[in-house]
Amino acid sequence: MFKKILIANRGEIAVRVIRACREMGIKTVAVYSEIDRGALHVRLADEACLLGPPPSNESYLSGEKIIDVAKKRGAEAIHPGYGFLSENPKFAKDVANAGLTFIGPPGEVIELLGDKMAARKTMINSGVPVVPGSEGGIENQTQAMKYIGEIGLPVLIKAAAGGGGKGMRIVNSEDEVASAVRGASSEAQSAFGDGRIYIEKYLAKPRHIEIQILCDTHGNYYYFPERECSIQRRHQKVIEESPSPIVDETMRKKMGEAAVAAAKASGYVNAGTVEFLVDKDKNFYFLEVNTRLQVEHPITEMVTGLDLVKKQLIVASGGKLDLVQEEIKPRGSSIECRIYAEDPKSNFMPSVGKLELYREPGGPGVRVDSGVYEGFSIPIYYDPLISKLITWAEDRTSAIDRMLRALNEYRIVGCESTISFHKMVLKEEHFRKGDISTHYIQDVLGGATYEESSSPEDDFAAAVALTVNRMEEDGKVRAQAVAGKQKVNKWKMAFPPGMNRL
Ligand code: MV4
Repeated sequence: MFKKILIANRGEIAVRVIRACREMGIKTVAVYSEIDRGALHVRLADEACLLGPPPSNESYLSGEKIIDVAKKRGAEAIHPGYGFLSENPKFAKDVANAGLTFIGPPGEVIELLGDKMAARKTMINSGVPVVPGSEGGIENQTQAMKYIGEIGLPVLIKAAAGGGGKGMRIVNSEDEVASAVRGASSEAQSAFGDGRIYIEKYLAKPRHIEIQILCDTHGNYYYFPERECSIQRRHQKVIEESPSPIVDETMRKKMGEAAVAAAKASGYVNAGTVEFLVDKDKNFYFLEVNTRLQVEHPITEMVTGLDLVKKQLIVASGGKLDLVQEEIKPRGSSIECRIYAEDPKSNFMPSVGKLELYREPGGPGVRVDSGVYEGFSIPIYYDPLISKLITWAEDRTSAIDRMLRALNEYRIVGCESTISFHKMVLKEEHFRKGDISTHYIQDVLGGATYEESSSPEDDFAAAVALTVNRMEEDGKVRAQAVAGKQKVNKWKMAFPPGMNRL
């Protein structure tokens, strides 16, 4: 196993990786930008190195600087987390060429799967079900019309270099074909420097269901219980859950085996995720492979009891995965809410600031993966994720109820957050029945994104909490408590100064 690794990331995912390393006795090197000097990942790592100014290009995206730091500090491997350099094939290759280990798949595999057209072709050739459409690319309107004749309208034109919803065009009628082909291609050319496009049948209101895979260098391939990620807003996942309310054991096995076939076809190593679209008749179709540890990996950990980051480290150091496929089954139900520093009342505009007061929920079945602490200022330069709130319970309804309880416990003063949005979804009847699709927010909520404040008491409690917090800093609370002047309210009850331990 590695003695020391570098974590090429920030925020909650850097913290997540540091925690796994700490438990395994691996030393950690954090990297940070000037604005992240006081960040949680810097505080928790064994060592930390400044990369440069706040903009990502000069810090967390500077592969050269990061490799340099790893060599100087004697780190043997680099964990890229998600985002930033995690799916950059050149970085993965540069790391390997520097004599270090990239904790992820080989650069060549990232490259193959990053080309959505090549990935699709690979899956067709190995019998993984794909959405009906072109086998390779399309060059013009004539070719597009040929496929439309076979699969019918509507169709979706996608960019080979796309993914995550970038560079897509829906075509509903024949007279839109020419402009969609030209538009998609030129958009892809300017966005990715690669104008190649392909065509697929457009599935109406599909579900997004994905399968975690894990592969070692000894030919062992495993699939994990599915994650249902249909609740999305503008291609950004908002709530994820495992297992999916519509997947039974038979379908789970079929999707899992398709995901393993996809892994084998691409020479996959380490952790990855195979995304599928699922139609109303529960047919599933390969969409793309994400060649990284994903944001929502904790829900898989909660239902399987396995630590995916530790497994990544075992695989990357050449170890064997000693898992038994038949034993990897979901137990209970887990949900994740992504808590963002965004304002649901202002179209989810980032709402960053200093966390004047910050109290995370806890108790049974609650996990909070966060990269912040009270007093920390969320920078404007990066993804404004505050934390991931994850609950586990014996069944889906209990996991939802537990999530509502945890969301109600959360106290954040200093920025807006998406907590109110989550509460609204979790109480909504279609969601509670599991009747969801990638169009849920638009179709069911009608684009509504927030609910009026839960109760005046909550607002009052938050305001009092902030005051108490400031008083704590001033050392006044204890004095007041001793003098018996404190008014009883739920905030002071939650953090009673000088309470006797039982
Ligand atoms: C589709 C689709 C319907 N039919 N492909 C969006 C992100 C990109 N990775 C693929 N996406 C989609 N591809 C076909 N043939 C609908 C979507 C889609 C979607 C997919 C997953 C999660 C959310 C989505 C939201 C809108 C559209």
